[in-house]
Amino acid sequence: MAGEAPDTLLIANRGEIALRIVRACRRLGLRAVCTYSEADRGAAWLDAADDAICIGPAAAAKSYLNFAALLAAAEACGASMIHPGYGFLSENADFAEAVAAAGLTLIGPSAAVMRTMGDKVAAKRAMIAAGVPCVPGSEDVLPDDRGAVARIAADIGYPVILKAAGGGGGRGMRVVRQQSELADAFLVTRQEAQRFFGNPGIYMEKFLEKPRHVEIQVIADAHGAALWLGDRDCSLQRRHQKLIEEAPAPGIARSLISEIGARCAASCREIGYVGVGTFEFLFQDGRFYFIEMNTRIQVEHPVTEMVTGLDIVAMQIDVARGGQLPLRQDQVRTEGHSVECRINAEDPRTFAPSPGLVTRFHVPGGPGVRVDTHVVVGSDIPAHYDSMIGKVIVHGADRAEALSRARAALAELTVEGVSTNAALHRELLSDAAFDAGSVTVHYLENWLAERERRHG
Ligand code: MV4
Repeated sequence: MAGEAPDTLLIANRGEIALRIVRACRRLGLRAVCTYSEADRGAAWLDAADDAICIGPAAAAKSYLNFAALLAAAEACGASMIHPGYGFLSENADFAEAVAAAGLTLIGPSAAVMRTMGDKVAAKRAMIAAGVPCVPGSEDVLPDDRGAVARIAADIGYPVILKAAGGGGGRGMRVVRQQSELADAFLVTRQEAQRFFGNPGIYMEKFLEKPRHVEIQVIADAHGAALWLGDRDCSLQRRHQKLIEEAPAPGIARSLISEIGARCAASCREIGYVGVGTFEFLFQDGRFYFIEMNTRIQVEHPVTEMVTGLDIVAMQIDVARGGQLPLRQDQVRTEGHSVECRINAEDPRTFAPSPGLVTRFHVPGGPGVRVDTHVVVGSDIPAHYDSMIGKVIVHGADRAEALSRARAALAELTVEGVSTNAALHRELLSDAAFDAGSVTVHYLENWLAERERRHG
């Protein structure tokens, strides 16, 4: 209807993803309202929004994680939707419940689905039921009985890994190589599970020694349609922080990826999943093993956008509002190859965050180059939050062209005032093993240790 006010979406996040969500709102004709903490007052990305509301002090617990402040901001600006981005409250089922109870739409799956996927044992059970291949392991949380746990381990075969049911992303895990280590590892992991996640439940899996991290992007609407949008390789990580991601995963038969992707999409239909999601797999010796599902938009979503040509964030908002997916699986086409380099403000040797004022900032451009960043000259990088200041994303006709464009883009990037990991990216993009494709999740840490040994 002419003259009708557009719907308002509140962004419960900051930095590059807040800006990315504003851009999706523009495409959809939505009014975008940013929230910001006192540390982010006056930040450049807030200018891109239609409005901006302060939600509290710098400490995230009092601002970006503050349910009451966010819901009050939504009320104040007349928002009907809240987008949590990634990190912060993006996978918090209690927040999803509070948003729904306030009569608002969370851009994300239901609180119930979030809760299931947050419980890694429940998530695996759902995937086994849906025919998604999982790492062999205990079907339930481990019993309190030592003998029973030892029998489960012997059954799976050493080495095994203990993981917190409430964990994910790498915290609260312990590898056990022989039975003599099991009892101690069990106790310590259970204590950590309680301490970190408030849930003492732990489960056991066969430990895979040299896996790659390969994930499948999915999106599902509320009308029973679900698509998989291709795969990503995110094996290059340090301490569970991804550094470089790419799509598609190199060197894996496309027929195998299609089979796994189709199972992921089918499992979304089966469990009534609505929203974007990522199925995280370990890939080793030609096989996929599901480990966990992320129910948020991910940092690395742009590599999938680059190869599919889709606006995944706009689609995410649309399906959360009840919209129908605008294409069928046979219309999802991937073309070429995409690589993303995460640029962090950090000390290149110690990896300690390097907060401060950005005094010079030049971003690369040209054909096949995309930069997602909220930073401008004069930006203050606060010490309170994640150190990522942007992402350089490239596309090429094939992997070699994408890597060549990534090298050119990283050569052009200038950041002064804060230290960054740009030099590390330049080294890795020219590393022979990385260039050959298919390095394992341990490659980067071994590479850094080796470099340290050589140069001290
Ligand atoms: C594993 C594994 C080997 N075997 N599970 C670490 C983060 C969490 N998402 C799962 N993780 C792992 N689970 C089994 N059964 C090795 C890892 C792992 C890892 C996985 C993905 C990316 C980087 C990693 C670095 C170290 C260990």
